[in-house]
Amino acid sequence: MSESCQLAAEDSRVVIAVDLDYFYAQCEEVRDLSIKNKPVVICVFSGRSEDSGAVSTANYIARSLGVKSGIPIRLAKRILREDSTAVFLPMDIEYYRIVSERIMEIIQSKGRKFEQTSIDEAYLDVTTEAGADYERAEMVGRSIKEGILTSEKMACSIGIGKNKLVAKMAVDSHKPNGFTVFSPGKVRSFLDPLPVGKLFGIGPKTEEKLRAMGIALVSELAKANPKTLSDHFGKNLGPTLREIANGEDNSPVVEKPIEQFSRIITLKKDAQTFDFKDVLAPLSSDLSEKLSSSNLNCKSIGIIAITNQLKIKTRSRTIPFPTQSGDEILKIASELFFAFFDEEKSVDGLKIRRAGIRIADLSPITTPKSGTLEDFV
Ligand code: DGT
Ligand code: CA
Ligand code: CA
Repeated sequence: MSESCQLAAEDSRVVIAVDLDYFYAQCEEVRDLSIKNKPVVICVFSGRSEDSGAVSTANYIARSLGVKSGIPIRLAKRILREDSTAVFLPMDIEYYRIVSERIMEIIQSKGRKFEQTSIDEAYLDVTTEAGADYERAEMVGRSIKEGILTSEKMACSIGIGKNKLVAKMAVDSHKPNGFTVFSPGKVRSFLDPLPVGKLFGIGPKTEEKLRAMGIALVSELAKANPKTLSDHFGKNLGPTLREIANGEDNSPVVEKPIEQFSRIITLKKDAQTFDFKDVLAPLSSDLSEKLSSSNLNCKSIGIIAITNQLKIKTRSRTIPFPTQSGDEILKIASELFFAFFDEEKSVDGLKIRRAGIRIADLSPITTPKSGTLEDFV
């Protein structure tokens, strides 16, 4: 294929990048609306002493005061010492995973080619749905944003571009609650004036090396002599740097099958046990419908119990034959909860606040060959 054909093919793709805003902290805000207007800091306590550990993330109120990912919890407490409303919460990754799964289902439902790249990030290649029409791609982007807001009360940022790299740069350029479209004609004017260090994939060391070569801006890197770049950075990285500066990226949106689905419910009040059928039947039938609409079976059924101390306990079982049946999911989840309460009954004061079911080990349903028994006799 000639180079011009390749470029034309590259420009004809449309990719949407979704990144959830201050994700862990926003999950906590959604769980407890009363903290929404306060600084919220999510902490990974190391356990060595009361406040040792690092900040995982913080909401934008806390960020505006100087708190950011990775700093020591003690430093964050010092920064916010004057603010008596500041909230410090332990990271509750299981809960964020469940919220993430539901949001990923929404994004995936908006297009055929979906790739999740982290707990709060995904790409959707909408070339088939939108062609190279950016207005149609924008409509898909808006419907993702609205879907996540309506169902999960959560804000996200969206970026749209001709490939994953450009979509990622678009989404990163406006946060939180951003919606940024870099149509092919806009890429250059956005990239050119940036310092090279702003490019996705260029770290401080590479930036320093480029600066030493007299390349400070993206516009300069985009036109840099390919041989000089290869001499300094090698045959792989050299050309890649130039491609990044030109907003070129051929990596496809790789469809990965979703690995698990979970449904979770908060009990009316914290309880030592609960009526399994009442609580678990709606979750089981919801999961069964999800399997059916995705044309999948599951082979692993598990339970999630979140205690009043916010500890997360799980159990799971692999079944001999893959299933889609809500009744079977309900039966096994009930057995697992029964065994769970039996095992944990000696734990003093144990109460359950939220109960859930997770199904995993998913496989596509292969339709049996058409034909009736008569065909074989
Ligand atoms: P954003 O996207 O800038 O609005 O804010 P986040 O918090 O969503 O940041 P992002 O997308 O880089 O990371 C997603 C989640 O990953 C974030 O909510 C918490 C976690 N995370 C990010 N950086 C760190 C870190 O340095 N340490 C730990 N433990 N977790 C992190
Ligand atoms: Ca994020
Ligand atoms: Ca992210």
